[in-house]
Amino acid sequence: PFLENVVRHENFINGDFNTSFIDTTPELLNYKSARDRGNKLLSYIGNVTVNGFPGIADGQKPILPQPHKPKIQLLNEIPTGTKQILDEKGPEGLVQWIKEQNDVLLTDTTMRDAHQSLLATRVRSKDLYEIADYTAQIMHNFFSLEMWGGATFDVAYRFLKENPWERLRVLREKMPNVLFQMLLRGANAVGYKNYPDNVIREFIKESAKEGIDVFRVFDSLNWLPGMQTAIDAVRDSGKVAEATMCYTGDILDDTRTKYTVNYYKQLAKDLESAGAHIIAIKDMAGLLKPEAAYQLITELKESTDLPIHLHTHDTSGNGIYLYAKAIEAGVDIIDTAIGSMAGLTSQPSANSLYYAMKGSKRQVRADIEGIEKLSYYWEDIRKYYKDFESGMNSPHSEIYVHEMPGGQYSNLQQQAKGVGLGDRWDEVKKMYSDVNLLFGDVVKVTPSSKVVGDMALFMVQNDLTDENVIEKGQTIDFPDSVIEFFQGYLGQPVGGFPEKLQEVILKEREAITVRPGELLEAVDFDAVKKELDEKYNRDMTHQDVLAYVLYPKVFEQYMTTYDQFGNVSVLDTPTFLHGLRLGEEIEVTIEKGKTLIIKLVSIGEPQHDGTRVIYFELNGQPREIVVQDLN
Ligand code: 3PY
Ligand code: ZN
Repeated sequence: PFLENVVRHENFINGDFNTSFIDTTPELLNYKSARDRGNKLLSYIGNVTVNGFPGIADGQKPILPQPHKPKIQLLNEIPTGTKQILDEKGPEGLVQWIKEQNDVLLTDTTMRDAHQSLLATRVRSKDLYEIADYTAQIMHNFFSLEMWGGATFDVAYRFLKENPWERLRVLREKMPNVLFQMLLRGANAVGYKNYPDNVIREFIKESAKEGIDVFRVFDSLNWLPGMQTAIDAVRDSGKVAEATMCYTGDILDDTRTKYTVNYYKQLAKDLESAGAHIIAIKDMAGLLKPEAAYQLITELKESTDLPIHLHTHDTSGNGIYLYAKAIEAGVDIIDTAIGSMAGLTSQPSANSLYYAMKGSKRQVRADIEGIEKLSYYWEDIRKYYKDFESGMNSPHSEIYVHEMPGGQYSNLQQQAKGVGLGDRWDEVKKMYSDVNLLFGDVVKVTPSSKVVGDMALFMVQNDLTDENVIEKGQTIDFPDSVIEFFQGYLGQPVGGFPEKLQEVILKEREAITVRPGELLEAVDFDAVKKELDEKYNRDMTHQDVLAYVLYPKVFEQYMTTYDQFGNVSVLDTPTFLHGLRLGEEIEVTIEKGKTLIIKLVSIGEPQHDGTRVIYFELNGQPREIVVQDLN
């Protein structure tokens, strides 16, 4: 194995070595652990080959082409961008710079919201790393890249078996020129419930340290106290606080009196007083109509001097029209995705918007030829994840009725199937809008949208209606998420809770009206680290500790998988999701200069104990792995 390490080392192969090669290349001695890592990967591949991957349909591994990378020369020096402006001038200097631009600036969401909304957040780090340096070069004049936060944090640990902090670190190295942006759910951080204040502060501090520049901070009920701790922590880290209003309802509909233009104007002023550097309008479901966007932005521009950053989802198909109207009204920055990852529940296409705005007073600042090339890459990558597509093929105008956020649609559909309501999906969607009104017309975005979804499923299952729920509900136990919501553990909705319904849902339980964070005990990070160090018998990082504090069970499962299979993030995506075909051979780079060649030779018949022997070749040597056949 030692010699094998020598002859397979990149420098040896390239002839780039001398007599001190062995002394100066300590990884040559890693043969034990390399062997161990090899076995673990074989074990993973064997398992996926035999047992499949959750969410991937049974059947043959598809034969897909290598994703097309842009045919452009990568420059030795990446052009500077907004990151350098922030680093040199600080958040206030950056804000000043934004205000001086006449062009409309773009945030690219391809690496976060686009795949969260189209592919159930499943895009793996490896597929991002491969295109990162091209993206940095082509998108050097973008305002920011949204590439972290939202659901990507827990999905990385939960389903992809990889470390999201590592993703942030590597992307930061490869893309040093454009601002990195994340979505942060206020007091819920990147989770689904409120966390203690010191967890929010530590999480932001660590994310800022590792490379996040712009924090889009929102509260799922537009409740300012739910955002304040986060906004303060972002400011303390010297980063950009993009405080957010979630857009719901319809300002053009006079019958809906809760979320009016005046409501949003007041909220913008409150966000400014709370410390916002930029105001985001987060149209998470794509409800903002073009004329409404024009009126809202025109009015907001009168009530605040801060730049305005608009986010939408293109579910209705009206996204480009809406953006054009927003640009006319003076919006500063908008969110788009690369063409092949745009449209439908994702963001509108940067490529389309570029052409739509050509020749008008305010241009879209983008290297269109480069972006078209990036689009080819993503078109190929998207095929890897086709089993995670929602099945929505054309614009859905019914979004204006059910108001379901882009990222929730396919999730709730899965949840409905899971409880046997797959063929009653139309009823569930109708119920979703009934529940919204029953709850008093609430902002619906993670996690409040999940509560509305849980209640809608529950009502359809139990034959409850908005008319009989108060009467019938006296004897019914409601879902936990609904009870906790009515207890005030996600904060307070605009206009408070409907009292009668609250009584029926809570029964003898108490509700709070203070900020949940005031009641939650601070986490003792040293104690948690000690506990984890002992449990896993290694020196856990602060990032591990934070992940555990946010998602204890998910993190523990990730660690168990890691110990069993090692670092599976090095595998290519088709192999990660499908395993290998008989006779197929792949190369896996497990670290710089260290490549394994893995071939699946044959799969043995099932034994009486339900196991199978899988025969591989690893770097030409036969290896056998035993896996439990779970079929
Ligand atoms: C998230 O919180 O993950 C969202 O994308 C909400 O829109
Ligand atoms: Zn979104």
